[in-house]
Amino acid sequence: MTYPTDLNLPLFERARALIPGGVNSPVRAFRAVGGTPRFITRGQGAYLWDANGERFIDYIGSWGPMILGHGHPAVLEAVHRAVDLGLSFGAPTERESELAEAIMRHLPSIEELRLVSSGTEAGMSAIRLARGATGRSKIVKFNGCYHGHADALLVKAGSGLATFGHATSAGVPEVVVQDTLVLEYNDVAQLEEAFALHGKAIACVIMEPIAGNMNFVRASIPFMRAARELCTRHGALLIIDEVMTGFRVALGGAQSLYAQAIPGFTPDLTMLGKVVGGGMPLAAFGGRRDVMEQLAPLGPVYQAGTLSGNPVATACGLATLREVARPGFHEALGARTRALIAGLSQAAQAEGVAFCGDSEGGMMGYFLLPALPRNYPEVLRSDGARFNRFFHGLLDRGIYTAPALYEAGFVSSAHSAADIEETVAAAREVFKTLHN
Ligand code: KE4
Repeated sequence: MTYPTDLNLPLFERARALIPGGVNSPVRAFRAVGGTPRFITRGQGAYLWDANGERFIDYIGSWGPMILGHGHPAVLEAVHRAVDLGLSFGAPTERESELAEAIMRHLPSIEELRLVSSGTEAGMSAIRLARGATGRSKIVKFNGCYHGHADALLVKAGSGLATFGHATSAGVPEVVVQDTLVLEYNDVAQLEEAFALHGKAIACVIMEPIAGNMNFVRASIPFMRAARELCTRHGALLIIDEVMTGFRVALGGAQSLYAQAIPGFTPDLTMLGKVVGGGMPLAAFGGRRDVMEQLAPLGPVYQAGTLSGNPVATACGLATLREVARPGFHEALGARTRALIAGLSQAAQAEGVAFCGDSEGGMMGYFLLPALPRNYPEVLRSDGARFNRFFHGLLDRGIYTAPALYEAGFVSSAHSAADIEETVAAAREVFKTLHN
């Protein structure tokens, strides 16, 4: 719906005079899809309201954290209680251990962990730890995967396998990324060749187990198995970035799903974020005790943070994990998310629009393509203009989805069957406008 006096416009104008692009994180600016970002005034359950008072069914969920929907009573009560006791102490609190125990209860690969304030911090710290623990400098990441904006990870593929990456951002000196090798996701042969060429110099392989930064691309079982086996054989560490998938796709994260298919599969380090903080600034990285104990103050790898383990954020994360750990939570959430993808697929088919989607737990993705992409170049085959028309068609009908082709979507436990039906009905109307 468009309003004659769209109150988002003056808010955006004001913000753009104060904050680069008017936003505190680039994807929020709608640059990829065009139009004016909605300035959100409040969230409740599966819904957001913007400055015009318009209600949206929210499939971004703050880019993943809001798995319970907005304003879950148990979470708000825990946060209010914590706030009344103090906002930050810069000293250890019992609740940090409680949260660590709750995380380890569900991710047994984590023997020790450290809490930080963002997924970027988790990734930056995990890379430094891997390099410090192995005494090696080279790292392997994959085209299309995003692990936060630490310099060493803002890298695109080099011209050839043997050449190392080039920075994707200004301000990142080439010397910083010369040790970062960027390979194609799901390409086992490339990974094997990289280790054959550089095996003894590789500190770690870092990957998203389900790449939500390519919208939704799963690591194949052979690819994940090869990553694990090659790291083990060459003494490199396997870092699984579960910032998006942790507690979102399954209670044990994506790693628990791969462990079902690959006997004994376990990462050396795991990154967590988003859901683990329940919407507050909290993330974590953890894994093998012998590796984690290389961290200061025990070992030579420095890592720190004023607000790490913040008492309000840990209260929010703990209350969130308590709810997602309830029996049947992920089964019900997965069924609801699958119903959404199935409904969208049926609607697209009925209107003769190429569409495919996939989901795991409360994480989903879809493409205006005939078949699911297996890597970034295949994702790039998407027609961005048609995607943008689909995005705006949904937004005009009160459906709030990711304003970028390469972003995953999220369903919360607050989304009802009626919300899914309303979303599918809106999508069908938009598909009618997308005829090739
Ligand atoms: P943060 O620093 O944004 O907390 O986390 C970085 C990060 C690390 N790893 C994965 C797999 C991630 O998806 C992210 C952050 N995700 C983006 C959306 N794709 C956050 C949204 C934004 O950048 O505003």
